[in-house]
Amino acid sequence: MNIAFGHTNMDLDCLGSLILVRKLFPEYRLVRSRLIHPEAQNLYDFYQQYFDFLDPKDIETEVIENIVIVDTCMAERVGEYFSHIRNSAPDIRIYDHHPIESCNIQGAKVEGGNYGANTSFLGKLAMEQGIRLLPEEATIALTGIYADTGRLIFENVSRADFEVSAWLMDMGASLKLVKSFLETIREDAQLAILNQAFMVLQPRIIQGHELLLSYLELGENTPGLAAVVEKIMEIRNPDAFFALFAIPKTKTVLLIARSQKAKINLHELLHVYGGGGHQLAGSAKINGREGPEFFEEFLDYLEQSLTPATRAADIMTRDVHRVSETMSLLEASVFLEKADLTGAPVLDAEGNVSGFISLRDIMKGRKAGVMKAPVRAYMSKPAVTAGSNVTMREIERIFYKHHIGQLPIVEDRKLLGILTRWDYLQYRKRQVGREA
Ligand SMILES: [Mn+2]
Repeated sequence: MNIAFGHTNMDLDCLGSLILVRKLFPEYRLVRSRLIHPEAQNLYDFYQQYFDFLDPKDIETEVIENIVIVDTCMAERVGEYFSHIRNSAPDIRIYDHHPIESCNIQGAKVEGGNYGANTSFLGKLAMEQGIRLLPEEATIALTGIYADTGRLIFENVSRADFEVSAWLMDMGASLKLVKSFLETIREDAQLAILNQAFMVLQPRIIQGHELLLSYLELGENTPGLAAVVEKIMEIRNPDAFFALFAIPKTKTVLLIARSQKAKINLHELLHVYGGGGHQLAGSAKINGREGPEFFEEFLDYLEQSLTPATRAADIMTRDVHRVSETMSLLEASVFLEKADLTGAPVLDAEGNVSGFISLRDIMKGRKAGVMKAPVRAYMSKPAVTAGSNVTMREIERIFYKHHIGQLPIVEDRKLLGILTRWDYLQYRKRQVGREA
């Protein structure tokens, strides 16, 4: 017999991969995990018949010749299946989109690749072989891709994820159903906790980072807390969110965290608490601690361990083109054109920033036929400026509020540097990202 399975606690990408294994390896039977991730339960309930799963105990009496494993190459995540395999020396083949250096399944032939979702890995193979899918199968696969790629927007997304998604649309995938299967807040208990958490959110600025914290006591551990945390993260958009859920009955504290800044690395930060995860998503379970006391300790820990946020001084350009108040509009326009700029800060006789002159301001002078008029008469004043100590979040708000392209950075009205929208976007490009 030939079998195929994914990791324990099957999630949506795992199911998406498995539905394609059925097409790619029709002579293989799928084996299910005894655990289904809460995010995948709904899709699983609707579509079980399309997988035709065997139970692990069904394979105990079989001789297994070949195994295909998808979406993991970690022995500890497939132990539950192997514990049911007897009297067999199977050939093992793995398709996994995670970094494969850490593979520890003995004797397996491992195929890796750069895909946001493992489903895209197998989808690419299916496309190349001209395989056709039922609309239901296409919907299952597309849900897997959307789940693991944050709807095609996480850092790990590759061209293949888009290609395979387009192919699945051709095969009749329903985006309406995909959307409904991706809904993460389904239980009344989750909704109740979501409402309570909103009431106790504590915004804090630590080392210049705009953080959100919450502390809630629960009667018992509740499934789907991570989805609640992500929903709040999405709505409030802090640099990072640390949600603490204390369960007094068992003296445990669950810490679930999300970040959207490279400088707040949750993998490193939660390590001391025995936590796991990756850079931008992590969690830890702290045993034998009282909630309120741990919360205080955790705040101190954040103060001490976070590296300071990036500030204007860190990324501004120091060598700034500037214009003096007494220059004529004509001189200023020639100067800006030569420097290939759309505008520049204006300095008065004392060297203080007194305004900002843009090509648009100069255009008004040109229309009025007064190109000999001094810059002082046509510049925008006072200039919108910021101190060198402002954080990138504050700069983001300044750019959002004032429709300017350049922000002079000043100290006591003296020009220190300039920060453009382009600089800001380059900074953002280095931050945003997430991996499944
Ligand atoms: Mn995956």
